[in-house]
Amino acid sequence: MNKPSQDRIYSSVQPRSDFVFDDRVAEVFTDMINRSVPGYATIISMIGVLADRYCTHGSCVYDLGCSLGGAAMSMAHHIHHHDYQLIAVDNSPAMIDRFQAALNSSPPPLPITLQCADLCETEIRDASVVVLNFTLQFIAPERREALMQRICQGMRPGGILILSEKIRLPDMAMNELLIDMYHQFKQVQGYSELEISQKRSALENVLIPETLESHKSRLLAAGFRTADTWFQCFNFASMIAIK
Ligand code: GEK
Repeated sequence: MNKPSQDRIYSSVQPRSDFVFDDRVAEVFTDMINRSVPGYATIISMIGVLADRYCTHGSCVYDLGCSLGGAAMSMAHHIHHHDYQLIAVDNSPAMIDRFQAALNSSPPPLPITLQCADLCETEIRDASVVVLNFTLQFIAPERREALMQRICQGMRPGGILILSEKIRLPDMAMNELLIDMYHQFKQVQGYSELEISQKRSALENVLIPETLESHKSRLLAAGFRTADTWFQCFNFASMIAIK
């Protein structure tokens, strides 16, 4: 496999505009997400482990906001039986085209179907595993409740939702401390102050974080039996919710 191209998108001064998942981002996405999300590799591999534990025979598995398919590929490699369908959805053609090309060139064929669509319009049915790995944060807050209800309704009892998000802390001082530590983490990953501040402004209106408490109460209100955090590093967390 080729080494992923390095993310240098914000290394020089850029005109101020909102972040979009276009071709330029898709090209460097693997490097970008690995250097921007603390614990990304751990979360991806544990999604595979959890999917293997919860994926039941004849069920559907969804990766919503799949990008280049990190979570979908991990699940396909970990689930030990073949009696399931994995549906990976993203509304960025640049991401879906690259993911499809990677699938085409990776024998043996994996049971993954790609859909270039808005996940808020995607039918969720007979699901035992649903993954939203750093995707809900890009959905307008007023659409999140209905989406969670629809996901829960489309799941089998006992099925699992894995929800990873950048989060906001309820205590302002703690929130600022964790954001600051996160920026230090990005510096250690080789991002300059210019890159960190330009990316932060580009994401300001696009990525809307919420507290873990808000996520948990929305999950329970949507019909999940239980929900809790299984991973957190600074202001990044992953939750599991069980129907
Ligand atoms: C991973 N899960 O590597 N419908 C479909 N896709 C969407 C929508 C929408 N309404 N809004 C945003 N996306 C991946 C990482 S990245 C996270 C997910 C990040 C897609 C968007 O096109 C992008 O590919 C993805 O959600 C978010 O495990 O970049 O921080």
